[in-house]
Amino acid sequence: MSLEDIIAEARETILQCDQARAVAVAERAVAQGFDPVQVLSEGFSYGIRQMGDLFGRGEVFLPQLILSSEVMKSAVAILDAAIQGGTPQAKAKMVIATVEGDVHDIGKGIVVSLLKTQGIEVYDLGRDVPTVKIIEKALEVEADIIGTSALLTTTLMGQKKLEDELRKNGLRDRFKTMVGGAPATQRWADRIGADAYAEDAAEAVTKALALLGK
Ligand code: B1M
Repeated sequence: MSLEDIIAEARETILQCDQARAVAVAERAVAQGFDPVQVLSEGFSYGIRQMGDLFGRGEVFLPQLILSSEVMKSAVAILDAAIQGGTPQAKAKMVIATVEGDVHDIGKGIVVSLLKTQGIEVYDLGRDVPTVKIIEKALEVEADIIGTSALLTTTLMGQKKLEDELRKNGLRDRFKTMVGGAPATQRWADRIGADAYAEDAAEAVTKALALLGK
């Protein structure tokens, strides 16, 4: 099976909410030695965005969206294991979370996978995480970077809240910050005073390394 076939089938499995086939496609991609990051981004991630567009247009409903995200997670788990194959030793620490009120964590999971491949020790606090918890963890582990993900226009404010709380508590210079998620932009990052914005997982890695001066 060619890479193009794998990518096309990966997209299809998400749109059809076919978990068994998604797992089989991910396993086949790994077995055939294809780049797991490419299969994720051009295949499964593309599929889930298409699903989001259909949902936005009212052509599919919430239960299907939930099901497709479960299918996506099964595929991500398999590809993640392949991505982590040659993880080098840790050289920096990053705390990352999806902000309070927001349960979207698939994209953040991919960001975490790629950051780990660069030897960044990532503390993933999960989703729907209050700002105070993020700051507490960053202090506890002496993080170099705090990253937040937000997928809803309504929860984007959580990223601003983090900047505000860090400043209020005299901690702003102690950490670098990075924001991401579909509604976030470079303009938004500049506006709230975040140190970096990344559009996707690959850029998150580049920006994190730049923040660390590497
Ligand atoms: Co929801 N959802 N959802 N959803 N969902 C969106 C975001 C939406 C755009 C769909 C739509 O209407 N077209 C819409 C938001 C509209 C808006 O705010 N303007 C929406 C809505 C409305 C909702 C609910 C309100 C629906 C409802 O209940 N009526 C509800 C909200 C729940 C809540 O959070 N409180 C909801 C629920 C859900 C599910 C639970 C069903 C599921 C999430 C499952 C999960 O994540 N565990 C879900 C899904 C799957 C989506 C879509 C379809 C796909 C999101 C995704 O996984 N994308 C999404 C539509 C879309 O995004 N086009 C949608 C794939 C992923 C690889 O990309 O997450 O963008 P992404 O991550 C990228 C980059 O953004 C970046 O790198 C990642 C990898 O390349 N990135 C970072 C992300 N975080 C980063 C952090 C960084 C750097 C880069 O540094 C720290």
